[in-house]
Amino acid sequence: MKILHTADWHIGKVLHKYALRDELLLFFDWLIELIKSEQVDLLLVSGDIFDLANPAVVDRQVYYQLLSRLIKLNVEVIITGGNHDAVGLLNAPQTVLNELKITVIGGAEEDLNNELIEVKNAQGQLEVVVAAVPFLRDKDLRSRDIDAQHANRTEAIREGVKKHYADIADICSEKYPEVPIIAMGHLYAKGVTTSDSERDIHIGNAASIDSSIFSDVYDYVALGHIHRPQIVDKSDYIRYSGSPIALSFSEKTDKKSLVIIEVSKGKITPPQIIEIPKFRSLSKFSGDLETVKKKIAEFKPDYPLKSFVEIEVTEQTFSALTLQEVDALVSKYQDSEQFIILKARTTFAEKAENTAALFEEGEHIEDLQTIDVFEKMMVQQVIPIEEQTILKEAFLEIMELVNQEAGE
Ligand SMILES: [Mn+2]
Repeated sequence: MKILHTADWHIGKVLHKYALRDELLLFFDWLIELIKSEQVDLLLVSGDIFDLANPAVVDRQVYYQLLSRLIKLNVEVIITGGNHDAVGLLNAPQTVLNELKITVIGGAEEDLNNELIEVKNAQGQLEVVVAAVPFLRDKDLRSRDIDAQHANRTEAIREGVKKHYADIADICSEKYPEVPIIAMGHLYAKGVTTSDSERDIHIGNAASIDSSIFSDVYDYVALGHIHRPQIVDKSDYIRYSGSPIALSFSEKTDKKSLVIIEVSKGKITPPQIIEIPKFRSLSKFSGDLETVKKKIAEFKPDYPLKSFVEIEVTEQTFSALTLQEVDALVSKYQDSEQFIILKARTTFAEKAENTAALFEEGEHIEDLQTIDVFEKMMVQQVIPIEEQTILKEAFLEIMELVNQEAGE
């Protein structure tokens, strides 16, 4: 039985007002062909199906159109919710999808047995059991027991996640002692390499999860949330598949991939990494105006989709003329066949004195993370450093509640 592990599709993702939809559609075409050619039996998607809790109609269509293509291939599908997904939205079509060999676990289940999916082969024999653990929200993790034992919230979250996986492992070793077990997860593991496009989970990522929580009962752990493909804690069998497309400029040189594993004679074979073709390039050019102009003029990308470019111009002294020239540069390539300048930022090394401005030259609020804006406000209001730490923690906690509410 062949199993394919992917995650973090982020359908509906927009980068500086440009939808990353076309590359995702090309990825889905490629995925369908791969499932056919590799004869994949089971597809696992470990969370962050959508980028937003309330995706646009067109993005919901993209999702359902893909599901209908998967149904025609007769591949079994298991989808779990991520921190970006709304539990209710994913779960709504559950009963219909179940009839079509698609299991969706949008949020943590009260009865852990409901997170266990038995996957049978064509002969009807049980080949593998999947512990389809979605992103665990604060409210799923906080039991009175755990809260009473841990004064520290970070510890309480860690313990909650650990308990969830340990309890499922216990059920598995009792119910399925001879069957390979795959665990899914959408979490922030300790020691991973992040990019700019993951949103914080659990108090600003302070509650990172140690991979030792994954009991030996789990033969493979299919993770989502981190967008760079990577193994966790040097284990070949605990992996982030990564996102199939670059979701931020920080991923511009990343090679995107997914993972294929096989269940053979009751064992999981070593994971095979399949590189995903790049459909669009993201590029960043920086330097003084002349350098950037030159780099842009020489830039000849060759991908199926128009490349996205970010430019960062740095000049010594402020000049309105520089700003005008940067604007002109952006408009010049507006209709280029090969690329479009998505974002241009201009900074001047010598700043005017006594600027109490909240933002730097060329810096825009929409490019900043919420926490960055909060930090800027604290600096501007001259809040003492020791108070800043406490305020920041409180703010992150509020943000997390807001994000989770949005994901309900
Ligand atoms: Mn994600």
